[in-house]
Amino acid sequence: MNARERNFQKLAYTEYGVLYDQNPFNSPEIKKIKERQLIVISAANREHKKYADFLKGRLSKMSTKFRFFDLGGLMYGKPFEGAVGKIPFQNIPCKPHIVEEALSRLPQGQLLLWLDSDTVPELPLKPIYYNIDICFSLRRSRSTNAKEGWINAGVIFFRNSPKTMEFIKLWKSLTNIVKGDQAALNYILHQEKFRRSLPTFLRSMRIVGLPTDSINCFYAESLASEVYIRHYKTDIRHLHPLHKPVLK
Ligand SMILES: [Mn+2]
Repeated sequence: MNARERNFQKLAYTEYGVLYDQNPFNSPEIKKIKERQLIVISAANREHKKYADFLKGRLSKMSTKFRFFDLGGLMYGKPFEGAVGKIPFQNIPCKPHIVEEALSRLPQGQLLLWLDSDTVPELPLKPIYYNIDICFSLRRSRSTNAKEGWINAGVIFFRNSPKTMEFIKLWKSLTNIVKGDQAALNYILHQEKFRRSLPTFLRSMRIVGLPTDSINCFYAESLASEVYIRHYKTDIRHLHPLHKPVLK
């Protein structure tokens, strides 16, 4: 039994691996549903452009629907005024704003997948065929860094609904307070001291998690047999396909 399994209840076996209970209050009731198409969104500025270009190319090849947000200098996608952290890729304070903007233009029930621009899908992306509201990626074990906690915010599924929009409002305000989009998520879901002050609408939300190994793999060595999405975050950036030497 790994650390993740000790902390979260297993809910279902999906194509992406085991779905875990993530709700800070109780176990959500998860049911299989017929799913529509998935829409991927991402954002980058000129500094991250080459990674965004690579991601865009990969999504096009996979015939996945996508929409990019241009934070300045991307040269395509929807222009978006928003702050990006000083350390590239580590913090995107405008992430909840972008997700909110994207969801507000989509039909109710539509599933959206946020991908950081330094992620690379390796296998065709499928929707999650369950009635989830939000699905995060959970680390193998809880990081000792409080800002990382269990959740890595590079890959997140959202289903458009009034409750999801409420969650995003909470995420936005907490992102401002704790100065980090990822830290905010970890505070909402995994900080005991915050539990009492969390709004009650969270009780009825189906917030779940899937293993980072499968949907957000940022481990240089990977134990997962099937990696759907790799995430070349700062510490493994040099392994991004863009930086791999071409073999002759
Ligand atoms: Mn990233």
